[in-house]
Amino acid sequence: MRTVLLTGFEPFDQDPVNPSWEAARLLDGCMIDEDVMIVARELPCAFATAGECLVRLIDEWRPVMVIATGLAPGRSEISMERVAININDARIPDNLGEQPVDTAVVVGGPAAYFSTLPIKAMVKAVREAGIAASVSQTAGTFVCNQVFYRMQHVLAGTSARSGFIHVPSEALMALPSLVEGLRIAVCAAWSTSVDVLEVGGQVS
Ligand code: PCA
Repeated sequence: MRTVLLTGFEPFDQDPVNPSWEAARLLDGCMIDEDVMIVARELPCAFATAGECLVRLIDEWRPVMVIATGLAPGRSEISMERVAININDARIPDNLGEQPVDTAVVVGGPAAYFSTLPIKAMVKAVREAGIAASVSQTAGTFVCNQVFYRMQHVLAGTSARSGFIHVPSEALMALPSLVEGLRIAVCAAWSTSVDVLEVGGQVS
């Protein structure tokens, strides 16, 4: 059995729940192909531990694909992140009270990594199911971007594709739609080897 590792985050910044984990955990064990199963796990929302936890999970499961998800409060669409940048700049403290400002995720690492997922095909598939989705040009500079960058860094040069999806709050997207949207995004990522050419950009 091959696995797709799907992660969500624990709650942060006084929110009682984090829909990224609420949705991901409902997809744990879901088959997306004959011998490909989703393994869902929760990550801590802390700079010191989130990346380590993800790297351990990758070592443990040797997944064929990794998709990390997190909450982007205020966004109303499921957003496929295009790029992870090598900077931590936390507007708020993380769950361990740490608030790094202008530090590197990986000292000496490249400025950025692109997602290796077919983000346009994923957006298209989710939209075709009537669920709001878009490409996002920034995953921010908090714990989600840090995990996204670490993941791209450890998987660079391997055959495992990986990327990050930000999800809306439950006030802006009901959980069943989010779960279905994520499931479709994972399936599209798995079944698409060459991304489609569709406009996903923004003017500033
Ligand atoms: N969202 C935060 C961190 C954890 C989460 O779910 C972020 O976007 O960085």
